[in-house]
This record gives sequence, structure tokens and C-alpha cells, in this order.
Amino acid sequence: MRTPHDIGSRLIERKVDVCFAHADRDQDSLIELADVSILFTRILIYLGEPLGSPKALAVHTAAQRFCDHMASVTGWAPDRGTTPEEWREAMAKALAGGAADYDAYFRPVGESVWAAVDRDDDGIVRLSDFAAFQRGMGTPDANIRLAADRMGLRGETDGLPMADVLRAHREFYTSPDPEAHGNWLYGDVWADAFWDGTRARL
Ligand SMILES: [Ca+2]
Ligand SMILES: [Ca+2]
Repeated sequence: MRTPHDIGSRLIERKVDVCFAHADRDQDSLIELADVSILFTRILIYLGEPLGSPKALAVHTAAQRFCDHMASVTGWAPDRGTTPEEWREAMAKALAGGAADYDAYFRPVGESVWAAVDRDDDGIVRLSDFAAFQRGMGTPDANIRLAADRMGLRGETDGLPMADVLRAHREFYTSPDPEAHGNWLYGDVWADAFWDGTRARL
């Protein structure tokens, strides 16, 4: 039986479904805006970043601004259970301003998170930090390896410049282009078995 979530879904919807699954840690196919903030706390813990550090504070501040924006465009309370379909609509609304809305509400999330991933502040993301971030997101090992490979991180001496990872972040969340490099940021969004019952597989 075909579902709205099968291979026929538009690429951008598939990627929003992955975004939903990142926050749906308990895999009950519902998320709350509160779960989005919890996701960022989990990433910081997996990275080993102290939760009271300036980097962590920057992540929490950006995440809260994004969640506040989502709440303002949807009217949702923080504890409202949200389905994947509702999340697609909400993300479309929240990023409806295109580049301007991404820049205002979601780019700061990406910049602050990836600054935290760059543990030694050399402007380069290395494989071990990339993998720790992905484990915090809930990405399975096979997709961590695939994403790392696509981002050019095949060994610990390889480096991913911050500008490149931020470009990939923008492309993942905003680009409808099937050739966009950033589509691979969390691994395979093309798999036939992409949909796992009521939510996207990670
Ligand atoms: Ca859930
Ligand atoms: Ca680094």
C-alpha cells in the first residue's frame, strides 16, 4: 500500500521527515516542540560539550528561537503532539520565507550546533566529532558511514571545513535539488524502505 511517505514523496518532504525522526526519539511518531530542544541537549551530551558552556548556551538560544518561531507560525503549545504530516506543513510555513526565514531562524541553529561539533575550534570538522554529532541525532552506523564518506570524512586526518558543512546544512533543509551535496548530510534519503511504519527511518 502506498503512503504519503513512500518514494513518491517530494525530496524536501523526505528530508523534513528525517528532521521529524531526529526529534522522535521514542519512535511513537509524535513529537512536541519540547522534543526539538531535547534533541539539541542530547547532541551536546554526545559531543561531550558541557551544558553550561558558551557553545551550549548558543545552541540552546538558537534552538529556542527556532521553536518560538515554529510556535508563532503554527499556534502550537510546546507539549502539543505533532504528526509527521503536521510537521511537514509546519516546516513549510516556518521556512516559507525561503532564504530569509532560513537565515533568521534555522541558520543560527546550524551555526551554533556545528560550532559545538568543532570541539577544538580550528574551523574544521573531523570524523570523530562528526560521528558523535550523528549518534546524538540518532543516525544509525550505516548512515553515519555513508554521510561521512559523502562529506569527505573517510579517516581521522580528513577535515570538513565549516563553510562546507554549513552549506550542506542549508541544502539539506531548504534545497529541492536532487543533486544537492547536502542531501547526504544524514545518509541515505533515497532508500526504497525509507518509511518505517509511521515515521521515516533514520
Ligand atoms: Ca515521540
Ligand atoms: Ca575541529
